[in-house]
Amino acid sequence: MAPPLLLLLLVPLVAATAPCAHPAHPSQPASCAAEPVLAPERREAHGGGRILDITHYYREDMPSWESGAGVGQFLWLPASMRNGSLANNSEMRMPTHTGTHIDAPGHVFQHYFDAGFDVDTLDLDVLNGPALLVDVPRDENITAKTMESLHIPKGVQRVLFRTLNTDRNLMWKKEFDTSYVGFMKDGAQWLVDNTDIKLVGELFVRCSFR
Ligand SMILES: *[C@@H]1O[C@H](CO)[C@@H](O)[C@H](O)[C@H]1NC(C)=O
Ligand SMILES: *[C@@H]1O[C@H](CO)[C@@H](O)[C@H](O)[C@H]1NC(C)=O
Ligand SMILES: CC(=O)N[C@H]1CO[C@H](CO)[C@@H](O)[C@@H]1O
Repeated sequence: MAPPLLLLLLVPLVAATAPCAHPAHPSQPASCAAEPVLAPERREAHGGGRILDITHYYREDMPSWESGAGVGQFLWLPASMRNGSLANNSEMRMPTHTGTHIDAPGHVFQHYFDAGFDVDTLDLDVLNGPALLVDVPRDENITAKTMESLHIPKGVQRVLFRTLNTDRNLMWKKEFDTSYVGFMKDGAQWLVDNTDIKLVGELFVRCSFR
């Protein structure tokens, strides 16, 4: 009997602590509709704020690596109930390096690729857990000097960096922009040598998590 009660109690809590509706989703339904409308709820905060969904909404005009045309159509509905099928069944096709994703070890190292290091070989203990959100200076790429200036405490294992890429809305631009900021080699080396960080990511969401 206890779990359902707990769930009911969590609902207002989530609403109170969620800093904003899912910002990466364009079709966020307006809240407090007068009449009950069948509309999906897309939340950013789950588990009472313990889990935050920062995935970027997949759109046809989101950037695709070194392409000026964006991702293009990536979703089809070959079977639809409206046309008499038993169920709606979609098909999806797009590069794996699209939108919110993780790079496999084999992505940039041929010997890892040859040895079969795909995303399936990543450690879920590393991929899940508390993460530190760090705003980096907007006027530089992430170098050893940048990393040193951030003073990320020892023991922190997961860091999400928020960069100039967010300010420039790069995820909302169809044309791939080669001037994006990222880690420079010496910044990555400094991270390996001087911190306990095992996972880095980039946060493209503007709102602040409390
Ligand atoms: C349903 O069938 C019509 C006619 O064949 C077609 O034009 C339409 O694209 C189909 N819709 C879906 C969602 O499959
Ligand atoms: C970061 O590096 C990229 C690629 O070298 C460059 O185009 C961009 O101007 C740099 N950005 C900043 C803020 O220094
Ligand atoms: C949930 C879902 O995908 N529903 C789709 C079922 O198929 C119709 C078309 O026949 C779509 O309009 C719905 O979006």
